[in-house]
Amino acid sequence: AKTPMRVAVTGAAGQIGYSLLFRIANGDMLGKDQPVILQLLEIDNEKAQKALKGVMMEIDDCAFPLLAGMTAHSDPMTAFKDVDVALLVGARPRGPGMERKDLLEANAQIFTVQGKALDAVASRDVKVLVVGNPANTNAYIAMKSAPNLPSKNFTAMLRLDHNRALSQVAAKLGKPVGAIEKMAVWGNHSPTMYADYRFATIDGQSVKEAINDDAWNRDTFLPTVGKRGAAIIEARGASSAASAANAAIDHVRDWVLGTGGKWTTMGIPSDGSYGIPEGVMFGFPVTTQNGEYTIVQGLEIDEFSQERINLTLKELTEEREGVAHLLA
Ligand code: NAX
Repeated sequence: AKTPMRVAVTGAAGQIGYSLLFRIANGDMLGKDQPVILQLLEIDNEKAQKALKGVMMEIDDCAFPLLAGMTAHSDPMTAFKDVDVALLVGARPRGPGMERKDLLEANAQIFTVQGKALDAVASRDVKVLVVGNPANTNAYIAMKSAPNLPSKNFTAMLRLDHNRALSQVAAKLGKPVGAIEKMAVWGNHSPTMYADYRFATIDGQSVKEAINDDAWNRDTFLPTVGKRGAAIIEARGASSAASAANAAIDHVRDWVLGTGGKWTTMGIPSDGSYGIPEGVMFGFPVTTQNGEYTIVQGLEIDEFSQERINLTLKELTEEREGVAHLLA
């Protein structure tokens, strides 16, 4: 039997945690033959820790054959000990009257502490996925706070945007999502992200040619994908949780197990590709193999795409400048 992999999940008693943990323990993320140990982190608060205990009771009651252990933590230094995968889901939500700047700073503090803890105690090969918003900037902060770990181990979740883009295109063309390949999403996980179907194919044919409607792309598709999170809050009375958990599972599974040559989207530290300054945590089209991702190279960036990429990059640059003083 395989050695169990240690998976840390933060914000484990939250909404996304409630959809995520059961699927990890069920083998959806790391494979149906891969035992897992869950190391769950919640804030050091009686209510949160008690809620976490409740979730763990339910996980126990699933009697997952692959679950080789499970622990509850309030300290990242113990939660992240020897972890192979860290899903950083917990974050500070925007409270009433809280400015964007306050939100960035509150989260910068959380992700500095967690980055340092990963640096100190996680496996040297740990794969980190940041889900908690602002995801790209939080991932950037964690990466910068972990100088002894390779930067490439830190990623941000753009996969929900990617999956939303797939589902919108499939619906538009009346075909299953599984028929689509080569979707890409560039930039920040925010309404400024640029979902780009110019290279996508559906049953091997060009999606752009099949849709053949630039106005639909600009006025319907991009706003729909960009504002999907808000639309779900409006409809459901709560933010996306199961779809976010599903995207996290997809992201890590593809990173660990490979895409077999197919494209996906990950928020990763730029290597300078496509003119994105090195280190910026940016959504790129990637392929993955043997636990490593590679940016899809050589894609033509037309004028419209460049404008969109510049916009989302500008937002990320501003977020980064907003927290720069905390990283000094
Ligand atoms: P919830 O508020 O339901 O749960 C968050 C949990 O994190 C809470 O239980 C809280 O106690 C815990 N927490 C807060 N700070 C923590 C810390 N420092 N250490 C450990 N635990 C901590 O939020 P939920 O709906 O689960 O969303 C979690 C995060 O995901 C939010 O920041 C949200 O904005 C973000 N999202 C990101 C998405 C993405 O695509 N990147 C999409 C979905 C989601 O909106």
